[in-house]
Amino acid sequence: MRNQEINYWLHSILSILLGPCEVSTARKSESVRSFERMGCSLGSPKFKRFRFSEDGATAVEFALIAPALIFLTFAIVESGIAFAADILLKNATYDAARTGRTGFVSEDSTQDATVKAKIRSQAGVLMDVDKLVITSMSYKGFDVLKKPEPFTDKNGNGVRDDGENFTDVNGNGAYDLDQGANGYGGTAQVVLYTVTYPWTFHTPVLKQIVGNNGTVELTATAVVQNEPY
Ligand SMILES: [Ca+2]
Ligand SMILES: [Ca+2]
Repeated sequence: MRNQEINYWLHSILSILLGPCEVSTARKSESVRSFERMGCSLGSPKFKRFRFSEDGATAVEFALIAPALIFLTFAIVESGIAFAADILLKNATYDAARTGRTGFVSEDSTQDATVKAKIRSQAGVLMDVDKLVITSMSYKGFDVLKKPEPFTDKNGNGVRDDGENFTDVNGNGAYDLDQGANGYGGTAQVVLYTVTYPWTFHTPVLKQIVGNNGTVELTATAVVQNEPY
């Protein structure tokens, strides 16, 4: 390509970038004249308005941050639902404990079924009731709540060793570090209700923060003393 043609090409490119130009009448090849006409066209005031317009800047910026905004919105909404589920589970457990302390039993049912049905009916609004784990342990008083069964510490090491006598408070034939007995206890006994639920987050960012594949254990407890029923 001759130097003259190279100059025309450069001139046309600069016309596109910097503004309008004129189509030279000088002798040159048809390809150069064609490109020069295009350059002048693109350098027209109409195209300049397009080149320097900022009308689409907001849309481009939004497209860049939209994914982060969407994830953040999902994370906030999902956290709110989990928080609501936690409160719901605590309220359900407390209501069930209040029912349990009266000894109330639904018609053609048992106390165990009555208490669990109470929890499931409330928690089921946000949770899969099949995943609820409901336990209750009874104690003779508040002072022995979750305390180990008493034993005779013959060697004085502070722990119960094999062969050392103990009082089988819960009557299961074994020594336990928690002397509570499964069930709902009897009159005036203290009962600890515990309900857990594996809550799973689905928003990717939250799953990473929470760990354990996005699953956390929601736990609700309630302690009541049975009425004389
Ligand atoms: Ca000992
Ligand atoms: Ca025992």
